[in-house]
Amino acid sequence: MSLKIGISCYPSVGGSGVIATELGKLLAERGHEVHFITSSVPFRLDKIDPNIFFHEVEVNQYSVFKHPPYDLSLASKIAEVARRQKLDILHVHYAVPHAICAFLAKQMVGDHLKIVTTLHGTDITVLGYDPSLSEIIRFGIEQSDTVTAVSNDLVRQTRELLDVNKDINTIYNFIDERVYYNRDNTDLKRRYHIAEDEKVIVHISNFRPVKRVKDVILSFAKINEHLSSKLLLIGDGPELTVACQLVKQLGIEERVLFLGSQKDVAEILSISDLLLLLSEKESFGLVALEAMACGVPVIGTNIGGIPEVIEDGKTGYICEVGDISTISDKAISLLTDEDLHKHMSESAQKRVIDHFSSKDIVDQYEYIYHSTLNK
Ligand code: GMT
Repeated sequence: MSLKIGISCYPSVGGSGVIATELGKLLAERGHEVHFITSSVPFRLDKIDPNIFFHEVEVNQYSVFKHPPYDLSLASKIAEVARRQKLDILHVHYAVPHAICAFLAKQMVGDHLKIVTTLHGTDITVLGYDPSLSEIIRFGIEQSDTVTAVSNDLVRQTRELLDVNKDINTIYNFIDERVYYNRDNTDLKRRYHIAEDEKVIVHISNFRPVKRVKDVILSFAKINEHLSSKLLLIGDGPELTVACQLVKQLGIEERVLFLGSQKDVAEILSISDLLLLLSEKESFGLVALEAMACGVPVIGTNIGGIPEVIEDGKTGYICEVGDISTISDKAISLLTDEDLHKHMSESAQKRVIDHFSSKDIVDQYEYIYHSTLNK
């Protein structure tokens, strides 16, 4: 049975927006009617599909308010769209404010509108520690008809931190296999002036302090002492200036390419030999999955959901946060052993197909929608 599904998420660059948008696109391909209710067009919403609709939440600045009332505008837009389009389900990404806005909309529209909330991490692992917000996060979770989280670790943390008494289903993130696959990209490597025998290490993030980009640079500097390599830094954010300064201080400017935000990440991953994801908080690490799908092994940290994505010693390595010396040693041994690298690259691609395929994950969300409607 095809459904009418409303989706609210943060539309800007970020894993949660990517997952919400890719999910919406795949649901539309399966015949569901998908209504994105967001403050701007989600950046991955790049295709025309008769089953996809976009409803813009207008956030106006009034002189009487110090801050524009985004939450209220969203709640009222959700209610309006839900009524007009007769939505069955509202799938919101992030407990605050989206689950709360969905709750308000449901109060306005009626109980038949069901709410599925997906927790992505920062809402719990950062905001959950804020006493001024923890109660409302708990409320948003408890008032949702169904709650999912992107890793088992996030389920555990949500329970521990917020003391919620509700079933939370783990539904892992996924990638679109038609976009993330390994292609021969020797020409691109040449165009970046990277020699054929140079190893390419890549890091992609929003350069927030939790991503520990300094650790990436310090690890790379050690790797580069042993083998000729280049570091590609993709993304933008608050730590970018610090990263530039550290690169200069270490005298490795020639070796590090700051590429800024990029759209075609799969193209760049296809010229990469290793991805470093050395965060201190990461509920899943979608970028690790994207890299693995392109045949790039990943070294990640032993936190959050990362060990659920990377299989230590098989599809990459898991190291302790800040352990630069082990991280660089593992990277050097992997990058200097061609057979091991080939084996890990193949295992990484296989792991994505076996555990994180878009088909399986979208099946799981569809199942959740139907069971929520039958509650
Ligand atoms: O990592 C971020 O800073 C962005 C954040 C987001 O809102 O997109 O990412 C969170 O959701 C992603 C998609 O589920 C996860 O892959 C990231 O691990 C998670 N980030 C954190 O937990 C820090």
